[in-house]
Amino acid sequence: MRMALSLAARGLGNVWPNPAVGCVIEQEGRVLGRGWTQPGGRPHAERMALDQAGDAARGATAHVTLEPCAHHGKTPPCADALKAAGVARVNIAIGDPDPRVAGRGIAGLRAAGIAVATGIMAEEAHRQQRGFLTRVLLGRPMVTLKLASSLDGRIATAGGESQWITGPEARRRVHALRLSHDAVLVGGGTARDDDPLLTVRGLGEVAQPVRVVASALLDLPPEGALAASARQVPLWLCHGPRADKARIKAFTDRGAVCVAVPETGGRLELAGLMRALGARGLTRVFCEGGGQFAGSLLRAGLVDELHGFGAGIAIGAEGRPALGELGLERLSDAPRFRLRRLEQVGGDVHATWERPDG
Ligand code: AOF
Ligand code: ZN
Repeated sequence: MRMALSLAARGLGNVWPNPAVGCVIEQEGRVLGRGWTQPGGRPHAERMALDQAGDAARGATAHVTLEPCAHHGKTPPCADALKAAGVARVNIAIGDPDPRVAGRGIAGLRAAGIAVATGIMAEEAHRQQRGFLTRVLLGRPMVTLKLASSLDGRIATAGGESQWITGPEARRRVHALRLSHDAVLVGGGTARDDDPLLTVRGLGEVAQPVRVVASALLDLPPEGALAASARQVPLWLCHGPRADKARIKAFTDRGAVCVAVPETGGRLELAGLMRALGARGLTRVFCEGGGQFAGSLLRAGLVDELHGFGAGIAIGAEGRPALGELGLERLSDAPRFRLRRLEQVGGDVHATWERPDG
């Protein structure tokens, strides 16, 4: 199962709306087939592993990170494929909550006389598939927030200088994190001030994540670099009901997709924004600021995982803070995360935090 989980990780960020699943066909410790969900979500992991194993799958054990599917989608059900291949045993990490599957995969295998065990490395699988699970169960993608800051939590000097706070190793790590997500999301302020490309760079030829900008008024220049690349890398602009129609058209003409999202109190309703992204199939969204937008996400309780990059530099109170106001009255109301991993990356610190109730 450990091997199946590490195969599954290859699919993270490039299989949405599907889950990234891994499958290993094994007999007496010999690996006969390895599979993982392929780019775009198909073929499924089991199909790939079974094709590799061929006739040797008869009597073998399949280790799968998610309950095999039971529905006739664009491909026949994996549970049927496992039966047809004659596997004797299927070890499953976690069940598939997709209503088309939801226990039917396991029941079908058992009805065919196959020995099924569940809950193997379930915690790891749950964490890995959090994006898919969140989309199916809550109707929104999993939200990861990145904060890269100085020792004193600043992301730029008062003048806005921010390029070299963390080092090249940390920046490379951020690009790898972008790549393991379906989309990269920033607030309108960042898109306007920095006109960032939001693409993955320095990691070879890769399938780029969707770029998403949240801007209530869509007050960004359609002539910028971001929009200029919309035909090469998908660009979704989430705007509110007051956004200028001509501006929407100018962006759409350049190849961007404009997504209408409800507003509350003159700002985009972030839960509604996330539901819109979930409805479009996104399972894992990586948010990269700015501070106002990151603060709003935290306030709305929408951050599932947080990556903090800390540099050994002090900027002072006049610098720009990593987070906007949270409007807290008591410390007990503060969003709190649980530390999952702590690493040194070049000269910086990379801390991975997760919400404690996840
Ligand atoms: C598996 N193995 O590798 C994956 C599964 O649109 P379809 O037909 O590809 O079906 C998508 C659904 O299949 C998805 O919602 C989830 O329930 C399951 N994904 N299942 O057995 C896989 N990716
Ligand atoms: Zn399947």
